[in-house]
Amino acid sequence: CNFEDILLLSSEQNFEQKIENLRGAILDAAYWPDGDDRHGALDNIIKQVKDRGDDALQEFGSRFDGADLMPADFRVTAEELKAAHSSIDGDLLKAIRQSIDNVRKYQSEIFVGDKNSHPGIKYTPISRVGVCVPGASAPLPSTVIMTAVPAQVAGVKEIAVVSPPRYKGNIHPVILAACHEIGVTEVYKLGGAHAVAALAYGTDTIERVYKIVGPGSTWVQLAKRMVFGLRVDIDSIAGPSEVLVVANKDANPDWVAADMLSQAEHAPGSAIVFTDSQRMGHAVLESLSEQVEKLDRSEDTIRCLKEYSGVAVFDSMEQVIEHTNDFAAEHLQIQCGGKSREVADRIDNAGAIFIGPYTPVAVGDYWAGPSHTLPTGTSAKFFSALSSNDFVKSTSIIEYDQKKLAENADDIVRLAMTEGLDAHAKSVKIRLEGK
Ligand code: HSO
Ligand code: ZN
Repeated sequence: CNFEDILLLSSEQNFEQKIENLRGAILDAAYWPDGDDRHGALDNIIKQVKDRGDDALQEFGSRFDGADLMPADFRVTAEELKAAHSSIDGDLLKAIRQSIDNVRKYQSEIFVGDKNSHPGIKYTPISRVGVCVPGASAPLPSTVIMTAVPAQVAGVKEIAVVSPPRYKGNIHPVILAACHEIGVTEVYKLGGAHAVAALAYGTDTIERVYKIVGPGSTWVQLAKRMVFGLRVDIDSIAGPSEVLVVANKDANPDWVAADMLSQAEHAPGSAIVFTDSQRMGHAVLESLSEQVEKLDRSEDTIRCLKEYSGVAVFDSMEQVIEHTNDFAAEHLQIQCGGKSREVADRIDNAGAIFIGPYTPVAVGDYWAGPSHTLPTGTSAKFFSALSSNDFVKSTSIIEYDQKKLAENADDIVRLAMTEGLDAHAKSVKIRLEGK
């Protein structure tokens, strides 16, 4: 398999446009164009769940997940959770435990919601949160860890996990085992847009939540966007996974290629390299060809490399940095030898930055502590990595005494009268009359 086609050189015509197209390609594939019938279908799913509750869930579960479940069976039982936990390999369980510990430690250290930094603000955890865990293309137990543990660290009391029963009519046992290990007891065999609607509106079997987080298909993400607002908060709208590797001449091309492959295998996934070295660009492409054939998911990975990926050679590192900030990648890897940290310091827009040759994205996906739920599709310009701080809300606290109110009354009254709101003004004056 030859990947020369995905090489973009700054000397080429329309280089800038091609870079722009690279970013657009995967988004166009992931999100439906205006007027697409699926928008109507999504509206309908949400409306049906809102109006008909469990009946609609039952119907959609059977239609989309092939699961013929009665509402009483949506919830995974305590016995099922325990059995799944006992069934998994001991070494795997150890790895899951260590990953949970790492995430808990990092998320606690970065948590600001328990620091009484100012008497004028009080932080409280969101009381009830819903977590979407994908189960269709690949069961992702790591997603349970990367979403539920930050919520627990923040003090969220109730966490409801939804995941489609796509593994022999049930949720994959490793996902259930991870839930059990973390102490999540509320797990539902429901996925897709209908599960999001159930979390937002509640049914007889599922109590509504106040925030919905987690990755999933376009259906799940757009459903989150639709229910977001007065009833419920969401995290970012997670599109297909992407990596941008910034590499200079000091990078190891085989490692850069391996990093591209590990993202492309998410299928859909996008893997991009920005470099100032043409020789590095060619070496990475050559290595891709060699490595891709040996992968379990080589076919899908090749497709993602050809359709959504690219290796772009710029004239200078300055240009690389400028475009990297504009790209606002979900995962940004910096493999620039001794200059890696310096380059990282100049990046403002990225979901997560992986610095140096020994920090592949997999370290973040499974292990280091930051959540792997990250903003995609350039939304790192305004969205953040999911963290424990996303599961608290703040309340402003204001307290004046008589003296302070008297000192400030005239100005407050003046502002109120300017707005023509004399009841506001009187609510101040009534307290000071005769004083
Ligand atoms: N790279 C994905 C997360 C993931 N990778 C889960 C493996 N398992 C999105 O950040
Ligand atoms: Zn990954």
